Amino acid sequence: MQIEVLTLFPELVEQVVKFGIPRKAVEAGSLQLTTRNFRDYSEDGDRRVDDRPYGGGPGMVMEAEPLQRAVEAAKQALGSTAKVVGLSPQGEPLTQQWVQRLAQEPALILLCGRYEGPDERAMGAVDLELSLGDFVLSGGELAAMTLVDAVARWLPGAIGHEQSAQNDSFSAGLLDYPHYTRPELWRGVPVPEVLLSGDHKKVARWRMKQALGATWLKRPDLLSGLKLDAEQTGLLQEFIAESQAART
Ligand code: 9D3
Repeated sequence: MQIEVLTLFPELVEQVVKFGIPRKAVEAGSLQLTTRNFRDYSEDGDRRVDDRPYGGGPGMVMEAEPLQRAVEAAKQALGSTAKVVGLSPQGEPLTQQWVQRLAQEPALILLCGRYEGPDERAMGAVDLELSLGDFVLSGGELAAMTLVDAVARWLPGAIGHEQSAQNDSFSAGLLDYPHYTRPELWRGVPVPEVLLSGDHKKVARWRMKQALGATWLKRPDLLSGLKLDAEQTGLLQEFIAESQAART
């Protein structure tokens, strides 16, 4: 998959493929990341791309023309069918469902805003707006890097431990179960016995129960969106009963 990020800070965005899974995806040839600087499409000599807002008020607005020209150049490079995704506080919340949908696209153009955001008239070039959530960033770059990282995990050759992506989907919609490694006894705290039993079915059941329990405790909103099967319902009932027994 080809991703081109349009930004005022290309060097910041390029860091995302220097480490970890996104780097592996690039090395495997399944991800190509390029950047394009809006300033290269400025209309005046001093590379300015912002101006004061009509109607007054604080801050600056990104001019429509450099933005539109940068998108057009990106489409020349990636093909006219490339999906244009704007990162903005007005976007739909980014979810794993969006990540997996976007990972299937052959080409993405990611638009990063700075200042107060783009001139509204340039928004016609955008197919989809995504947000990381209801908090204020100083620009779209960290959101674009987040999206590149999340998408890279789903590209062929990216994940060292191949089970990880499968594991992610196995537990889709649930929080993770707790993890343990050596030593068996750490500062007087033992590893749960079941994990030493070698009984893979028992381990899987315990992990599912812990994942359901953690989700029930910390993110009940996630549980209400899921359809648990009969075994999961039983495991969660056990977890709840045990946590209530432990409180008395
Ligand atoms: C403080 C300025 N705000 C006035 C009410 C508006 C505003 C403009 C530009 C707020 C943030 C930004 C820059 N943010 C992004 O480009 C951004 C973002 C975010 O701020 N939060 C969550 N997800 C994203 S994706 C892009």
